[in-house]
Amino acid sequence: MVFLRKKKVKGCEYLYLVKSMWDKKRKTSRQETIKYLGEISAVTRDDIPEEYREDTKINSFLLQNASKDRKKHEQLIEQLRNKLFTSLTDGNLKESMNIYKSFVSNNSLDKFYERIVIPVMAKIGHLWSNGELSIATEHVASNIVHSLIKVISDDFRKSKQDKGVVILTTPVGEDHDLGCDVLDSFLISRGFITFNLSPSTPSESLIEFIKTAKPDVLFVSITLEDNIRSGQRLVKKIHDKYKKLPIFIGGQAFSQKTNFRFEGKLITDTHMLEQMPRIIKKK
Ligand code: B12
Repeated sequence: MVFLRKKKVKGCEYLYLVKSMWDKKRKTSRQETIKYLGEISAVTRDDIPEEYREDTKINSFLLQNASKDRKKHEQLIEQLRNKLFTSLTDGNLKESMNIYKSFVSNNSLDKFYERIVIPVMAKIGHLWSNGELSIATEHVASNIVHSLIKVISDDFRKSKQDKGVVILTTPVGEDHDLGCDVLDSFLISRGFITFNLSPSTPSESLIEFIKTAKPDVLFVSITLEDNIRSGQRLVKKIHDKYKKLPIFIGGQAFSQKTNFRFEGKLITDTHMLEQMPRIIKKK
């Protein structure tokens, strides 16, 4: 059974998604936090992992708590998205950094990526595919996002923690590498050592690299459905060589269909950054 739990810290209420399980040995129920959801006024349905989103209890809790504060928060999010859209398409890295700084002064990094950056990139892609934004502007925006993520990551890289080693890549043919950049950046912020080999790493090079880097996990990001086969081949080759290495596969390629077989674990929830350290730990 899952439920939402409130915790009050210094006058602010925070929300956690919690699972209650029966501990046979101790003959009592045990509770495990599935995900920290953030400040209560800012939590939306999108923050709930996909598998629990239809839970009636959770939905009614969110409805009951749909306060004025949340509406205000949503308006603010919309404003920041518009600002970031303008700064990216204008090629303005400094302003993009300012938006990042103002957002994370009250929010977490995963929320910045999931609630601001990714929706803005989706809007850019949508306008571009409708012919309302030139390919040149789309390229400018992707390059500025790339630089923004790099600055953020470099800042976190300074802290020398070692929660595990992660390699990230995309299969041959896949040029979309901002997904890996975001995952990379978030994992660095949580104390992981990462090697971002994206985009398009040939399997032979990856096999060689794994030998020296000795990762705890491998992440494969796929954006285009056309690249799923190439991804399956890559994962098979790595798995054949390193049977014990956990491989996670995800990305936009799985937003419509999810029934693909991989010799690794396919993760299709798109709002999952916060859960990643836990997923890696569980392996
Ligand atoms: C930027 C961009 C580009 C840039 C890429 C630059 C770069 N360095 O990455 C460039 C200009 C190169 C490009 C090229 C193309 N693109 Co493009 N592109 C985009 C755009 C606008 C943004 C993508 C992005 O970076 N999003 C932000 C990242 C951070 O989000 P994300 O990848 O989803 O990653 C998150 C999650 O998915 C998840 N995740 C990702 N990987 C993994 C892995 C694991 C293990 C896990 C657990 C989670 C996970 O975590 C991430 C963080 O939360 C999208 C629009 C959109 N809807 O997103 C189109 C889009 C993806 N592109 C599209 C197309 C068609 C193309 C081209 C074919 C265009 C062309 N005719 O040349 C080429 C293909 C190039 C190739 N061979 O790969 C289409 C795809 C349509 C489809 N469904 O097939 C889109 C959707 C645009 C559209 N609306 O039509 N593109």
